[in-house]
Amino acid sequence: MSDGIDAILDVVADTAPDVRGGLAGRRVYETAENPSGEQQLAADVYADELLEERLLALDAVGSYASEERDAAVPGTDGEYHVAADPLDGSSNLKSNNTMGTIFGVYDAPLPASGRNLVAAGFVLYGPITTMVVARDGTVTESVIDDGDREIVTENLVVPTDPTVYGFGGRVPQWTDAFAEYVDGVEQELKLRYGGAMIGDVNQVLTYGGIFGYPGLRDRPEGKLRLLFEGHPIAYIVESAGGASSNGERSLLDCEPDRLHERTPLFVGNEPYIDRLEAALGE
Ligand code: FBP
Repeated sequence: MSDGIDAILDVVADTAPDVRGGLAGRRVYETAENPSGEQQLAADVYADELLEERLLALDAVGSYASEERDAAVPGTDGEYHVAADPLDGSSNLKSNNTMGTIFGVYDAPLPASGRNLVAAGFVLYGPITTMVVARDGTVTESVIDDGDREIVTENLVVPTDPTVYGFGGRVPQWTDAFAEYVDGVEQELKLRYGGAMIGDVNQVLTYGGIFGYPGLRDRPEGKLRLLFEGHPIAYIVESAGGASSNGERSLLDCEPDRLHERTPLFVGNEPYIDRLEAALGE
């Protein structure tokens, strides 16, 4: 029996082809900036408006919030609250590289704790379009093609023999403790960093390893947003048997005070996350 969460997942999946189909003509920057002070691409605004319109049409959705708008938009008195990064890695559109749509379904008004998530997922616009969804402790991967969504992996689990890593920020901006940690990782894993978190996290889900965007010397809060990026990705990777951290604890145990709060973000195999927390905690 499908429920409100199924309806939300169907809307995201059904909207993916429209987002992908609308990218080519929207590679230009708007004059406006998003609440994080980043210039918006026409594609960012387009994807955001599509998701807002279609999600708020659902009885199950009580509100919609996104990286591209100041405040959450109220819907019906539905029990679920959706937070989205409509086009993660949109700076990759100009160079025609991977991007994605990230979303989290919370059972409390936003901002909320990661422990209020009841489902989360992402759509990856790569050579093909895939959708990864975590719910009830299980992660599935589907291929979206020609409007159909076909499950290709029933129980996605982070491989336990990790091979890849990727870290954001410029090396001179890294703290000494983090740089020392990376020195060790570099001896063991191969570099995979494409500039869109969702593509890099999918490398970790597929091959095992670690992805992170650390707190920087001049920006200890990091770059990525807790509600729209941190929580959903942590929920997916932890549901797939991996771990997440803000450098101290699971991202799911972090509750933002503000909608657009940033956080250091790390996800991957537990041993690498444990080593990271030990290195940063020294
Ligand atoms: P948005 O496009 O959603 O703002 O995402 C931010 C992001 O592009 C991440 O996807 C990516 O991991 C990071 O920023 C890349 O940052 P940098 O350009 O500093 O490497």
